[in-house]
Amino acid sequence: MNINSAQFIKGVTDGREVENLEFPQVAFIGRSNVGKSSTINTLTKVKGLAKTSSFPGRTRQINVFLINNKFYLVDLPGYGYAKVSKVERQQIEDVINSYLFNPLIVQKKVVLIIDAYVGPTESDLEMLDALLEHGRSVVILANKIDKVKKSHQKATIDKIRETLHGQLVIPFSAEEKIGLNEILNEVFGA
Ligand SMILES: Nc1nc2c(ncn2[C@@H]2O[C@H](COP(=O)(O)OP(=O)(O)OP(=O)(O)O)[C@@H](O)[C@H]2O)c(=O)[nH]1
Ligand SMILES: [Mg+2]
Repeated sequence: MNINSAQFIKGVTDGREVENLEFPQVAFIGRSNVGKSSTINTLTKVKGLAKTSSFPGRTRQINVFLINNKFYLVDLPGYGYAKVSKVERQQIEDVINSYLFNPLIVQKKVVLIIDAYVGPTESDLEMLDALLEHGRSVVILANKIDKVKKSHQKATIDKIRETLHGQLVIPFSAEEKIGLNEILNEVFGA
């Protein structure tokens, strides 16, 4: 799978506004600051396509990108951002849920990104369970693997896999471009 074109289509705050998209969708979800937007930029090789920041809470909308005129990548806000009010956190979760768990939208894949260095959190486990309960086809990326010493990487991934019910976990680094082929194969086939 080669990505040779990528363009921003729209940003919305309610999943109902993207119920009628023409092509299959691959969505990226995970904790705030885990690297969802960075992953989209790395996969598409377009720096700055999805806005990133070292501060959590950068993405606030459901941002849709058209790839190869054939499918969409969907960047979502992150969950679990502690430094906002309860009301604001709820608003962010409502945006996420209106898209991910909308019965009229069945994503081709949902890429759940966790932080390889931090490991899966309680909120990651809750998200995985909710996705599986809703019948979503999930791919798990352990991003920021560059932050884990080479000699610890295998044990780290094994432990993450165990915590996440034995699901396939792909070691990944959006920054160092590690694991690109693995995720592209998993999401789009060879
Ligand atoms: N070391 C390292 N840092 C990364 C990697 N991927 C992303 N980052 C950094 O993590 C921070 C957050 O990246 P974003 O892509 O904005 O994260 P996000 O998940 O989209 O964040 P929100 O939109 O706020 O939910 C930035 O400072 C990135 O440079 C990676 O693979 N390795
Ligand atoms: Mg983002």
